[in-house]
Amino acid sequence: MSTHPGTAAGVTLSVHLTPADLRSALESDVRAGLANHPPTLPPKYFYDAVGSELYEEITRLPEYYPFRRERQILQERAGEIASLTAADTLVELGSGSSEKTRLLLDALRASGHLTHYVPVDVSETALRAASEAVAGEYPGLDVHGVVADFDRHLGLLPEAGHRLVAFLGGTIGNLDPDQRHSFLTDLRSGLQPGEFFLVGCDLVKDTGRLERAYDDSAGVTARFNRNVLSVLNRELDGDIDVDTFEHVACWSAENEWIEMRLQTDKPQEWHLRALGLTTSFEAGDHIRTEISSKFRQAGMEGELMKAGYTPVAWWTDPDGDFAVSLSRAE
Ligand code: SAH
Ligand code: AVI
Repeated sequence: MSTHPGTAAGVTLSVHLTPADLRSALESDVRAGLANHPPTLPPKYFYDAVGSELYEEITRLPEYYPFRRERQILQERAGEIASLTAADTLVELGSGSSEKTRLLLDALRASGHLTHYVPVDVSETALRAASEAVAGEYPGLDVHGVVADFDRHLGLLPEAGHRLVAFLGGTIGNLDPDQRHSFLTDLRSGLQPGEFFLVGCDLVKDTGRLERAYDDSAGVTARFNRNVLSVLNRELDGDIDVDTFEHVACWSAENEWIEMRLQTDKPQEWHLRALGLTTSFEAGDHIRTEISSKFRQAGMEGELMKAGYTPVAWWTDPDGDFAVSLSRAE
């Protein structure tokens, strides 16, 4: 791990995941994922500089309601969150551009407690830009950016202060149920009793709206999805013909998640020379690139309780599309 002051006043950056670490994790994850039936790729590899920009574009699409709904809830509830938690330190997992976070930072600052902001993300470019922007907007706030993987590095988060850990955007839905349980228990074991966890959850709703949110008419989500193949080409010396893979988003009623896939309509073979790996596809085969689970209150609060948290509040937008859940570590 290296820690160094960033370029802007008030910013420190800790790097638990260097580009070399990320590359070696990519190698083992790709080997393991492509051996599955059907093959899978973990969603964390979407977010190189191009993918992080494409995600930002997704948040502005008319079909992609989660970002706006969660922002609406935070606009309404940030003051309550600040007074219920009295947190002086906001830790944010998968912080990306930290855009909605400003609502929490404003409310925590107004409550008079806020001293530290700790954004955590696997994407160093997004993290650096967001940390510097926040430090510029909040003079006196200590911004400690952490480049880390929340699947592996939760034990390395800074311990100081009375913390509120936020996990926004519905990113918890990109973990499958077993991964969620490990994530929640790992996070819980690093928290002190009385510290708080705030999580944004997209909710089960009409299938048509869900599928359109993940297959927009402008094709931005399709570009985001295919970008993971460009990452493999660049990082693993691949020869994947990216545009021959069709973007598919479908609802799994059994699992209550949206599944994003990349599907080929013809037989083909690709080579990842850095891994010495050849992968063959028949016409109609697909790779699963992401799940995005949709929740119900009882299910999410049950998972939180099982992992050692006590639910404190559950807020939704007026249409009941999205929820923000606050719980306390016991
Ligand atoms: N919280 C923001 C961004 C959500 S996009 C919002 O609500 O809009 C998901 C973010 O999580 C991206 O910035 C991505 O780089 C980050 N991310 C994905 N997997 C991660 C992992 N395993 N560890 C850390 N960050 C991760
Ligand atoms: C980051 N995560 C919550 C997004 C989601 O909705 O699952 C990623 C995304 N995938 C396609 N569009 C957006």
